[in-house]
Amino acid sequence: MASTTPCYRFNSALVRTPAASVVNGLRNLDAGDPNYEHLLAQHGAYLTTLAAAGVAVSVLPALAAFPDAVFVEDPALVFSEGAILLRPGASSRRGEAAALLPELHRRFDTVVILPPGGHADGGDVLVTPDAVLIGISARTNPTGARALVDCLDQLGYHGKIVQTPTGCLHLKSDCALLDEETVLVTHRLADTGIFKRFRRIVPPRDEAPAANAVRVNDVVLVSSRYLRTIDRLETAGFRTVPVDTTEIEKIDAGLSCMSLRWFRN
Ligand code: CIR
Repeated sequence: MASTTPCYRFNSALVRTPAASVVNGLRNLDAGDPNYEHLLAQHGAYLTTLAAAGVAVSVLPALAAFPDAVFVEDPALVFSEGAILLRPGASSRRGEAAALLPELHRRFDTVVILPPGGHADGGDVLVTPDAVLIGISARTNPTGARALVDCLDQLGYHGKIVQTPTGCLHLKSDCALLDEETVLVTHRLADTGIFKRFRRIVPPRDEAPAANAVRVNDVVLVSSRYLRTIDRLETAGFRTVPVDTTEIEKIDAGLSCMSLRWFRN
């Protein structure tokens, strides 16, 4: 793998302010629209948490035409070595990539563009020390995943295609890398065996969305609703920072998807 920096070491992040249209964001089950003011406040608290973890956060303006554009992790991947512009799998999200491209060029010398033909969402990509896992899902198809392996290769990373279980929106809806040898992973994803070489911390079944967490430097950002998962993480020696996610969870999101994070040498 290209970088020798730990996969959870970051000093730079890109986020996007949620537009008022975020209340129309995509969702699988309708648990009611998020409340815009609450969501905005929770997003603000997330930014504060990232900054407190040691990350310089750059904030992009809201994109009213794209309700899900706050989930900036999906249209791109970023590494110390460069960025990859993706092709989101949901038709309502395709234009997010074009809006992000100039911002990537502004920050990275190398920007590789996923070729037309397939689709891939950043939420389906988990960077681990020995491979970048790419989950096939309803948003990332095999053509997109294979093209992404080639794009990763151009940046010096080894991509490995895996299958996400049915019902899982994105690979990272169900997992987070905690350190070089440990993952937080739901029962259903752990059962596929893709993390068998890792030590696995599994949230209780009724706290499965807690797996959409993110390790940033010395802390794990985890949804504040899931107290037993927080306890399991703390007991295993991880320092957690609980973050309120009630509003974004209504549109199927968690903590990794609201930022693009990288380490700038
Ligand atoms: C969507 O369905 O695309 C958004 N409502 C949620 C995207 C969450 N992104 C992610 O988990 N990486």
